[in-house]
Formats: sequence, C-alpha cells, structure tokens
Amino acid sequence: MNFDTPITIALSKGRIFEQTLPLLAHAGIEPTDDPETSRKLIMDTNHPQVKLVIIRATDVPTYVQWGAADLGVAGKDVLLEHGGEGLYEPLDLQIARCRLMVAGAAGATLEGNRLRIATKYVESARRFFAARGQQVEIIKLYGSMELAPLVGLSDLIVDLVESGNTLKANGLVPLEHIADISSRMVVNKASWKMKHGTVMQLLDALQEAIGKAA
Ligand code: PRT
Ligand code: MG
Repeated sequence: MNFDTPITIALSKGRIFEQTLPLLAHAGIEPTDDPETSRKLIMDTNHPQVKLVIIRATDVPTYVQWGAADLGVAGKDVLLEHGGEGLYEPLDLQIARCRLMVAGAAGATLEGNRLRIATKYVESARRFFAARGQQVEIIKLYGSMELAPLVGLSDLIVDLVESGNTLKANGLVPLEHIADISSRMVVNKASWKMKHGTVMQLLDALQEAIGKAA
C-alpha cells in the first residue's frame, strides 16, 4: 500500500488492539512496538506515513473528533455514549463483539417505577428505558457494575456481556438485550475530506480483510 498522506490511527490496548492488528497487517501496516510491553503512547509502524496513538477506549472518539487522530477504532458502546459528533463511522470491523444488556439478580424484572440502574452506559440506558416509557434512576459507575445489585446500590445493571461468565460468577442473569456491539472504524470529518485518497485506500484494505476473516 502506498499512502501519500501521513495518517494517525487511535487504538486502545487490549482486545481492540489485538483484534485490529491482523486487519491492519492485511493493509500492510505493522506496529514496531507492542503496547502491552512498551510505554510509548505514540507508536511508529513499518510505514513511515502511518502512526498509532494508544489511548483509553473511551477517549478514542474524542481524539478523532478533534483531529488529534485521523482515524480510530472504537466500540459501538463507546460511540453510543459519545454521540458521534464530528465523526464518520464508515466501517464495522466486526471485532470485539458482545451485547449490551440489562441484567439483575435471579428473579429480578424490568417492571416497576423508579427502578435504579447502575451503569457506565448512561446514555444507552436512559434511551432504552425511555423507549419503554419507563422513568428510571441512573447511577453512573466506572466499572464493576455487577457488584451494584449485590450490595443494594441498584435494582438492575446495564453492561456488556460476552460469554456471560462475569454475570454468572456474581449470581446475576441477563434479562433484556439492548444492542449488539462491535468495534467500528471512525474517521475525523476534515480528514475524510482532506485525506480522502489515503483514508479510502485504508478502508478498502480493511474491508477486504474483514471479508476474509468472516
Ligand atoms: O479497561 P478500560 O477501562 O481501559 O477500558 P474498557 O473496558 O472500555 O476497554 P476494553 O479494552 O476492556 O474494552 C474495549 C471494548 O471492547 C469495549 O468498548 C467493547 O466495545 C468491547 N468488548 C467486547 C468488551 C467486551 N467484549 C467485554 N466482555 N468490553 C468489555 N467487556 C467486559 C464487560 O464489561 C464485563 O465486565 O467483560 C465482562 C463481561 O464478559 P463475559 O465474557 O464475562 O460476559
Ligand atoms: Mg475493560
């Protein structure tokens, strides 16, 4: 691949980095460091024009929105909370898949008024219950949502579920499906215009890699 413009791609450590790597490799892009062992926040690649910035998953849309990165890989859960302002979302990478769900203790239901919902996904939770015509109280947490119903902090939680093992280990059950989640390539709106050729080249190569993985 022959990029004619420098581009920066925002990624988060962990599953998104690991699962994006093979797709980038298909586009001929290979990082020169491993983010799990390196402390570098800006990583070079084999491609002189392509740099990676390694940031928190929830910060990816913000970096891309403000043009600090031209592109980024973000979970749909994160994008739903961010709102997608200043971004295009042209490609579903079909990686880091899971489901956003309502969960609670065995026997809990979604019925009732003024239910307390503990979640990191405040916007998605609010929208889901509003669409059901239900008034709920949302309690914002930053992690370990599964604990909330166990200690009486909330009636229910809204969280990501993959295997279901985390819920099970804490005596909780999935109650209602809100959305299927996967990671998306997002693109800064100005980069989309100004670097269109390079961005399209990259998106095409990624699209091809996704087709092969499926
Ligand atoms: O960890 P950090 O606070 O830095 O950020 P993060 O948790 O947002 O990042 P990371 O790397 O954990 O997740 C990045 C993205 O991966 C998320 O935004 C999702 O789009 C996607 N993803 C896919 C998941 C999961 N699967 C997942 N299972 N993110 C989190 N989980 C957690 C979930 O929150 C729950 O605690 O895993 C647990 C459930 O897993 P099971 O298999 O026990 O059901
Ligand atoms: Mg995490």
